[in-house]
Amino acid sequence: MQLFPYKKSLCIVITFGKRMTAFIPTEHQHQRYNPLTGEWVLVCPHRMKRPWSGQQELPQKNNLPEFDPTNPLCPGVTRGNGEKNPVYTSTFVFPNDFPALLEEVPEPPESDDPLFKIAPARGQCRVMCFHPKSNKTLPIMTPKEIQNVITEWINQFNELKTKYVWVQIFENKGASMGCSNPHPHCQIWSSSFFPRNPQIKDSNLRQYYEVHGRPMLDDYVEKELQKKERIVVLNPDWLVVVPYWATWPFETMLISRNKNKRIDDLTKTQIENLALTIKELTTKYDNLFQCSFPYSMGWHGAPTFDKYTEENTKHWTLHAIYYPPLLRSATVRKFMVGFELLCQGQRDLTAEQAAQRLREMDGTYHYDEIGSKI
Ligand code: H2U
Repeated sequence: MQLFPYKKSLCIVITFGKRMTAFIPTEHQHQRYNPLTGEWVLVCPHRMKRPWSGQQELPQKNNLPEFDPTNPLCPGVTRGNGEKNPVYTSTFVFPNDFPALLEEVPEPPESDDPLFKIAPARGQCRVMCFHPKSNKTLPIMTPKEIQNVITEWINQFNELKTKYVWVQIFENKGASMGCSNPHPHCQIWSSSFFPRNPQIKDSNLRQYYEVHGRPMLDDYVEKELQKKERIVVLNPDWLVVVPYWATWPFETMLISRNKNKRIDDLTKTQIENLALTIKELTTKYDNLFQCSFPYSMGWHGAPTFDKYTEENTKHWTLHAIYYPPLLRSATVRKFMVGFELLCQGQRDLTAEQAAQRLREMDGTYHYDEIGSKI
């Protein structure tokens, strides 16, 4: 029980004979609210002090050959379905030979039982190779090559948006994030249904807009620019921050500063600056633990149902989210198990500490290109 009112100058609160220091975010556990998901995350920075004798990952090294005649994603190689890839020289998109979603499938029978709900799901899955060479990754590709990737993302989005309510472009990088093939690539899944996470985000963004009259993430960008505590990369068109509410240790959000609603809105200059932003962020990521930094990333923008009405887009701001699993080093990852799985997300260092470490990393020279080794 507090006997005396909190005195800021002393930074000390006296409670029944106990002296309790004032709140220090890098020392004391607390919870932070994610307004996009409506979930709280537990922040426990003091947990970084604990010893680790658990699982060690194999550091992701980039010692692949440029071309592997047995890799079905390489130019000129025959894929799992017997089709031969063209000898592509830039990006290359093909329908996933093992798609999770198909366009033509029998619909399930309707059910009015609230405990056994079922719904139809249709869609298309595509694979997009970023580069003809297997030993390339985004941080070591040229800005022009990354621009080609972005332009192809836009082409794909433009085609699929006319048919599906949600087009999810995502990259799983590294075996520890479920990537099944080391050739640089991403996937594009488009669905007849609005998936859960973007649906929740859409609803929270809409509610914020109704109360404040502005898109939530436009306001968030303004506030992060003022606070300057979580910025990782900044240029006239894009801001990368470790979000205040980040759950994964080095999670980042790459947000449009131009009120873009979807990836198909981007101008030529915004694409050029996006390529530079992706290169800088992923170079910093690789330099952090001197490894090919694993992550799962993806783009979120306004959904594409009911065509492109103001009603469906006004509350949105285009952004990408990067979820990297590594915590302490190239070999020690964060596990979202136990409390995280059963109760709520928990992180071990503050968003500001993670942002500072990434900000201090070189974003221009890649460790592998200047000769340093793991
Ligand atoms: P991931 O690395 O994120 O798993 O993506 C690779 C995709 O490539 C995967 O979904 C597809 C897999 O189904 N693939 C083909 O479509 N054809 C092949 O011959 C090999 C892999």
